Amino acid sequence: MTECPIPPNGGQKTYSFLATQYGSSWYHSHYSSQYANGLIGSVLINGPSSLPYDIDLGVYPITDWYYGAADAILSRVTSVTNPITPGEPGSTPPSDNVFFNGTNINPFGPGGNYSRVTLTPGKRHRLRLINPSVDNTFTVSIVGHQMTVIENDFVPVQAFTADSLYLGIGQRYDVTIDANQKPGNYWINVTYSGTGACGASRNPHPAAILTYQGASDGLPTDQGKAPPESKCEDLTSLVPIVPRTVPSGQFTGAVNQQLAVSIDVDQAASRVFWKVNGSAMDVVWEKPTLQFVLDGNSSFPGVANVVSVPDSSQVCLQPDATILQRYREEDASLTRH
Ligand SMILES: [Cu+2]
Repeated sequence: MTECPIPPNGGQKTYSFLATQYGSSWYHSHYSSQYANGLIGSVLINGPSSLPYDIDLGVYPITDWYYGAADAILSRVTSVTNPITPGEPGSTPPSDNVFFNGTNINPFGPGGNYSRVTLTPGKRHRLRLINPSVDNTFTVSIVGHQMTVIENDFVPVQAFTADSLYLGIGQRYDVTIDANQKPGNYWINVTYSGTGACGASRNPHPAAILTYQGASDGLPTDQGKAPPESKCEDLTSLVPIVPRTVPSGQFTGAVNQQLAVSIDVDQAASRVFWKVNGSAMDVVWEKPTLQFVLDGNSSFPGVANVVSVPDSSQVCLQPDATILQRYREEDASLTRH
């Protein structure tokens, strides 16, 4: 959001970055609501795991999907006179469908296919759940199977088993699944909070199929039972395998500086503004923030929301060879797949 958009018709940009964390993630277009049109992708960075497993099934994005174009839907969401729900400016539509790894059946007629995740009997599999939705947060559960969480948002955690997991937008849970049940087909269910506060779908039963190698290609028969109400709440009980603390003794600058952040609902404009230092970030595409830096200009427009951090208040961990070596030793103490 601080640099020029990538132009259409063959424009490109290569991002180079040092992979200092590992696990599962995703990337998306940040041009207005464009990512809702599907301009997203998954990221997988290999590293040690807190639990051994046999097979990595890879990334598994589960996302809301809308049949209208994103900009057309957004113009309704931000419309005072023609909102999605009559009389409720700012209201959002339920998703038309939920895609599992990019696919699903059409819940309203013929067409489409269920996503199938294939297990090898007797083996332990790693599946990397990602919620890259625009507006839906939901609970994932698998009929007849527990999930063992081993990583959350790039942080390997002490393994724990769960019957269901609630995923906020952007969130990732890496889980292992043991293929220890009767070979066959099992529903992977997505369900929504009954509060209605964290999204909804017009697909009454968003689901994919967990299938055992060699099983029939029919549909599962057991619908399973609804998981507990999520109340749209994250887990707070996760414990990282390798705690990493910023060495606060290295700061020489003041550590008591305040940064004002707020969420303002502007009823008249039918919009929500996330404000930092009293202003919502509003980058001018023709002259984004990095252009000011390139021009050697150190004063920025207020809406660029630049927060300057003096050198004396910065701690740079990555290039420090001793810290990198410590990470390597800690990582080596984790189990390698
Ligand atoms: Cu983003």
